[in-house]
Amino acid sequence: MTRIAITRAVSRAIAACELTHLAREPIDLARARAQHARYEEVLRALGCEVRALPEAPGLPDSVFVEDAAVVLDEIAVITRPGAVSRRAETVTVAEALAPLRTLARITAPATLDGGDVLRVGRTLHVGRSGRSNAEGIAQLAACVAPFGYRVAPLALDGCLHLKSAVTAVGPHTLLVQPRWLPEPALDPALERIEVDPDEPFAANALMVGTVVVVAEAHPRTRRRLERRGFEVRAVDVSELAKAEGALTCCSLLIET
Ligand code: CIR
Repeated sequence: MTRIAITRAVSRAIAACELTHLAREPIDLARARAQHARYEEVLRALGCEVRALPEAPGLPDSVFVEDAAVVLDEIAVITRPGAVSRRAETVTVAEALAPLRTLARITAPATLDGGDVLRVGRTLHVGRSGRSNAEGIAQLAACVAPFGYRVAPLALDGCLHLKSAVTAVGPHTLLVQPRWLPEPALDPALERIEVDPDEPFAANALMVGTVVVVAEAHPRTRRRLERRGFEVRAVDVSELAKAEGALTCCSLLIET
């Protein structure tokens, strides 16, 4: 099995990124790029073949490739991002995915961001957020139904994407920020690890095989994961966090 990670260089325009829940702060481009390069190095060290798309100078949020597609074993669904400024990002992500998967597409008036889609087994949990609408969720469900995936929508409040509130850190384990997850949400049979209350943005962790990649800014949540037996790597993504991005947002992982 080869694990390919599609990434994209940080845009020189990142200072003009979309922001929903954060106040705008200056972003140090050189530092953001160095952190992103380190993120890619960690992916390589974990066995990924990193395919980095060239910088898109006119697309401020284009480093966050996760939002442009939902990649499953059988198909890749190219999204129609909820933010108008992000729609053009999908063109080059689709080109990169075309040799690897059959493509399907979300079309207007539907909107869907990949950050709202959390796969757990054959279930896709999808956040109805400011970015993903009911039509987007319905189109996704139609694309994946032939492959036996169930789509389970849930309304979100207080955070940008579903994966700001919850990510999978193992086949049966979720890392959750309970403040942003409606109760009851997701499968109660799944084991849950809550983020440390002092680290509200820590629920977005990236699972690469059996290793969990977390942000350096969240050492307490890291310790919670380690105490539960997870192998964890930490990466500094503080500049990307100012653009409201985290760990899963910066890659699309594809097994071939
Ligand atoms: C946005 O608001 O779209 C970007 N500034 C951040 C996107 C982060 N993506 C993600 O969490 N999947």
